[in-house]
Amino acid sequence: MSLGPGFWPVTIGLSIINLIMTYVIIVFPFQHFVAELGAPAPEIDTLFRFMSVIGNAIFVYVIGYLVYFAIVWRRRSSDGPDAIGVQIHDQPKLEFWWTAVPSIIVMIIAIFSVRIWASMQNTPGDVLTMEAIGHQFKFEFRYPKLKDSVYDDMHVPVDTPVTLNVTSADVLHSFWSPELRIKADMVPGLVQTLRFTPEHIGKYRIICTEFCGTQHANMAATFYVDSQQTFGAWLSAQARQQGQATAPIALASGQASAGQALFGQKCSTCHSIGPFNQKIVGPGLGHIFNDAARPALVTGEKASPAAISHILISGYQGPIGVMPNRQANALSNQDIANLVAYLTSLSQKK
Ligand code: HEC
Ligand SMILES: [Cu+2]
Repeated sequence: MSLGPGFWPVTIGLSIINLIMTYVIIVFPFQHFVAELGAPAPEIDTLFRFMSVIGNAIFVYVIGYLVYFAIVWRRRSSDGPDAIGVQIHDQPKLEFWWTAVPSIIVMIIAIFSVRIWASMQNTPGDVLTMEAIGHQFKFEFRYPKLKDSVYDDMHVPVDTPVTLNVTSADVLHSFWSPELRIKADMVPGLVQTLRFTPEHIGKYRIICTEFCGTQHANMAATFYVDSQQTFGAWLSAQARQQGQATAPIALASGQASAGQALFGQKCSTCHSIGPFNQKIVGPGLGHIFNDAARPALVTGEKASPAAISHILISGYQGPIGVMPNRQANALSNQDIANLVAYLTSLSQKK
C-alpha cells in the first residue's frame, strides 16, 4: 500500500517545523509577560511548556498530514462517479500504538500535575496562615494577628511560605493570582488550601474569575509582596487603625477633596452622586441634606453629619440592601470625617 508521492519528504518537512516550534515553546519567556512570582509558578510554567510541546507536535502532524493527504488523494477528474478511496481495516499494530502513546502521555501529565498539586496541599512549617473570603463584590483577608479583616488589599512578606485558606461568604467566586499561577474556586461552605512562596517584592493583582453578579468586573484586589520590615510595619499600622475604632471622630477636621477621592475608590460601586432615586446598589448621595425624595436618612434619623458618620461606622441593613460597616469599607477615623465633609459639600452645590 502506497502512502502517496512525496510522503517521506513531507514527513521530514513536518518534523523540521515541529522541532523549530518545540524550540520556540521551550525558550519562550512567559515570565516576561506575566512575572513568575515564586513557587508554584515555575513548576506550573514547566508543566504548561511540556503540554504545549506535546500539543504542538499533535497539531503539526495531524494538520500537516490532513492537508497533504487531501491534496495527493483528492478526487481526480478521471475517477468514476462512485469511486471510493482505499479502505483500511484491521491494523492491530497501528491501533496498539495510537492507544499506547496517548495513554502514556496522559499518565505523564497526570503524575506531573498531581505532584504540583500535592506540594500546594502540604503545610510543612506553618509560617503565615491566613484566609481569603469572597464577597459580592470584594475580597476579605484575615490575618492571625489582626482583630478585624482587611478588604481588597492582600499583603504578604517576601520569601515566606504562605498558607491561604480560601472560601466564600455568599456565592461562587474564584481567587486568581496570575503571577503565582494559582487559581481556586471560592465556594461557600468549602475551605480550600493554597500554598505559595512569593519571591519578588512588588505590587500584583488578585482577580475574581467566577461571574458572581453585576459588579463582578470590579472584584479585584491588590496583592502586595512586602519586605519583612514593610510587612511588619503594615501589620502594626493596621492593628493601630483597628484599635482606633473606638476613639471619637473629629468630624470638623474632614477634607471634602480627600473624601471625594476616597468616595471614588470605596463608595462609587454602590452609590451615585445623583439624587436619592438614582440607585446603583444603594441610593444616590448627591443631595443628602436637601432632597425632596429623602425626608430622612434610611435609618429614620434626620440628616446630620453625626447621623451620616454613624451609618458609615456601623453600616445599615434596610429595605434597599446592605450598607457595609467601617471594617468592611476599611475606613479610618479620618476617612470617615473626610467622607462626611464630601457628602455635606455635595448638598451645598446647586
Ligand atoms: C456594597 C454596596 C455599598 C457600598 C460599597 C457602600 N454603600 Fe452606602 N449604602 C448601601 C446601601 C444598600 C444603602 C441603603 C441601605 C438601606 O437603607 O437599605 C446605603 C446607604 C448609605 C447611606 C445612607 C443614605 C441615606 O439616604 O440615608 C450613606 C450616607 C452611605 N450609604 C454612604 C456610603 C459611603 C460614604 C460609602 C463609601 C465608604 C458607602 N456608602 C459604600 C450600599 C453600599
Ligand atoms: Cu466574585
